[in-house]
Amino acid sequence: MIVGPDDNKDDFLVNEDSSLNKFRWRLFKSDEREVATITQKFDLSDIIAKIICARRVPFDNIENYLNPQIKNLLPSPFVLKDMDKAVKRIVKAIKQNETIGIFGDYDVDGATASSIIYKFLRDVGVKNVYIHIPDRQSEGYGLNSVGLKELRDKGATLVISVDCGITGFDAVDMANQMDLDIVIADHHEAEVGVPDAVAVIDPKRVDDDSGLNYLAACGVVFLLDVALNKTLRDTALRFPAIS
Ligand SMILES: [Mn+2]
Repeated sequence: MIVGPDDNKDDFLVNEDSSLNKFRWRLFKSDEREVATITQKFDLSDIIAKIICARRVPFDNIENYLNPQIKNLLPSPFVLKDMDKAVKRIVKAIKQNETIGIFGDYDVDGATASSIIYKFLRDVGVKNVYIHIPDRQSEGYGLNSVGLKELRDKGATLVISVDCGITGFDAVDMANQMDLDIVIADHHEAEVGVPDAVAVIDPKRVDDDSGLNYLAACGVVFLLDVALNKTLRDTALRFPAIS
């Protein structure tokens, strides 16, 4: 926005005297009629209406711009490769009261991602959910057979691997041998192939074209929650007896 003292000194807070760097600010010349319309329609002050004009916010989008809603800004979770498969398997586990394991990571992203999916599962009524965070010293990073076995021993038939798993080829093979299904929700660099899991969500998969490569694991897992929530809600509407 270009603001200046010359034309609107009276009704504007910023002028050359108050500018820290002594810049000369000049007010963007906006269409007075447009400003008046915005002022009235959205009950805004003159200066806010002028800023909206200067930012060239389309008229139809002003309401959204003033009151942004996450649902209007969030991409569809299903643009992520394998999101549909992950949701299908997790919904089945929820409905059949399976015990679910979460295999996380010891850093902030891994711990956050673990808690995001854990809380969601608990909130939709899953009674038995266990989190395994590998020990940085003794286990190191990534899916490992000891942790998976521990979750299996607690009764888990499904493990959601968050913030790790994309390169856990051997661990997933081992899980398959003990009839433990794995859903991976990761964000790390992927190789050309992916582990033989039920679903492998990772925006960095070479065959994922969601464009969401910037997401940390907690973002990927948040989208998984959104997809699960939507699917569970839609199912409940269709089969009210189950809800
Ligand atoms: Mn991590």
